[in-house]
Amino acid sequence: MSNTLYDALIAPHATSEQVFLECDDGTVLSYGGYVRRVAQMAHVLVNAGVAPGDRVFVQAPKVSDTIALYGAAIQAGAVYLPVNTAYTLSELSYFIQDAQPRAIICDPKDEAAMAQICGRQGVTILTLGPDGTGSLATAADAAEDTFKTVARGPDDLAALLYTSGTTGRSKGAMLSHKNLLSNAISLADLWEITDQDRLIHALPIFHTHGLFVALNTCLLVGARVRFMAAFNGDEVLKELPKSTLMMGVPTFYTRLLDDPRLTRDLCAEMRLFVSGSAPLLADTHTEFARRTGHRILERYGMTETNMSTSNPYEGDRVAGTVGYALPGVEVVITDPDTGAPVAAGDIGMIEVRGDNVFQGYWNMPEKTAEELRDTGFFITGDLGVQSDDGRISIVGRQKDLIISGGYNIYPKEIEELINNVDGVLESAVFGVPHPDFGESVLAAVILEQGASVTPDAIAAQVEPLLARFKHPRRYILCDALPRNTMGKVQKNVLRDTYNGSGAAPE
Ligand code: MCA
Ligand code: AMP
Repeated sequence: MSNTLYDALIAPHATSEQVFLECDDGTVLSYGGYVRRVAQMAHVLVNAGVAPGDRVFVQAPKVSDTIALYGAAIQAGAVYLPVNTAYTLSELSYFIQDAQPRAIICDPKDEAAMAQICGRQGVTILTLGPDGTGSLATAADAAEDTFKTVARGPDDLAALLYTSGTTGRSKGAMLSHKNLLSNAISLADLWEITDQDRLIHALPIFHTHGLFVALNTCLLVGARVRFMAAFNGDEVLKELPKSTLMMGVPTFYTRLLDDPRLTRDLCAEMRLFVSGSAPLLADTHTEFARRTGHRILERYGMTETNMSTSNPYEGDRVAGTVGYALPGVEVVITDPDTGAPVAAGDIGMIEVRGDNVFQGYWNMPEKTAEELRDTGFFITGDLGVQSDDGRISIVGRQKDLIISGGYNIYPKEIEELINNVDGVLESAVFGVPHPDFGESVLAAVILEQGASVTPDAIAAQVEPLLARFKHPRRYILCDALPRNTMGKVQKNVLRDTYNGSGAAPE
């Protein structure tokens, strides 16, 4: 039976005893061990009623069994649906209603609440705790370690990843086997990743960056992975002399730079540092090169497109640019109003076409039609400029989005919750520069006449419904929101007015 992703990423390692994951507690999982664990997990999924095409919903800690679960969903022909561990039950219930998963894997502490959200027949809940224990591991331990792989072709769905939307509702990006595999092949090739590499993996595994960019490339070539539960500066510094590769968001690099132990000697074995998910400041790039001798390689992507561009491995890695379109990927810069290509050097909308581009939004054909042209080009919402030789720089975003420490935050979602508070007339949520997270969230709030609701009271109503990283750092009570002549709120004016307030105590 052929299964596009399984055959390329997992099956070739069946008899390999090369190390795959090295975990924080010192446990090591070999590639062959991984293949066997994947098979055990695939049995558990099938026993839970998961059929080909069913969604497997995962809000689980970063442990090796979570990676086995990802492989198992692929081997069983299912659709892997990971979500941020910071999401609250209120955020989760939307995803679950929308995706209608057959199996849910969650932390044991959330099992009862998850059962309450589901409230319907036909979903099996399994648990996986931060120490690796739970009903998932227990069932997997008892299962056979070979599994008859379910056939899946290049166009079948492999994963569904929710991205927040500018309209406030999250959209599930449907990613096919071909989308994921083509990108892993391009990146491993371009960045020259081999089985001799050892990757420092400190990213979360519920997003494209940590799951697909980092792990699919390593699986493809059989590289070692130092698998850290979360980013920890001390631990990364300890691992650098034994590693060759790291992928991170800009916050990783600014935090490392803040530590005097980061030196050229410490990075002597390192071959490549990759940055993405948010803009890397040119200063960070320059300072990192000065301190370590390594020029961070910046690349650009989205959940919907996987990776689209990259600075070169050989050749100039230019600070403030995201490099060239990946092989097989077309990038055009267009006039946002007309969709016509603009001249080199002019700013416009970045559009992307290629095997990397997703299949559309789950259950949202209108949204898909708005953002994915009939020609196959995806309209990213990012504004960029392309030089004569094709090098791309991102200069802004047309979409109203804040990126904090690599996490995307859509203001609309927060504004809707603030506006629902009694006594609030309207609000505007915006990002201001933050030294650690790049941007942080502030909320300007206008009260109804005569209302006396306090910022603390607003926070008390809004925040239990939102993941912690989305919480505004301040609720600023204002008399009016700045608007242009069309009546549109001028968030750039708010940003300028409150620049410097992002790091203020809450
Ligand atoms: C944690 N906190 C945050 C963030 N992370 N607040 C704002 N923004 C954040 N990103 C809050 C916590 O809720 C907590 O709040 C406090 O900060 C400390 O929490 P802790 O867990 O210790 O955080 P941390 O270890 O300092 O985490 C920061 C981090 C992490 C390492 C930068 O956020 C991270 O790993 N980010 C990577 C995100 C990522 O992988 N993005 C890729 C998306 P309190 O203490 O007040 O309760 S994929 C993508 O974008 C595309 C496809 C692409 O191109 O890659
Ligand atoms: P997401 O929707 O979570 O996949 O986030 C994708 C968004 O992150 C893109 O649309 C960009 O706005 C941003 N992004 C990713 N990589 C970069 C980068 N290297 N520089 C600037 N922005 C980036």
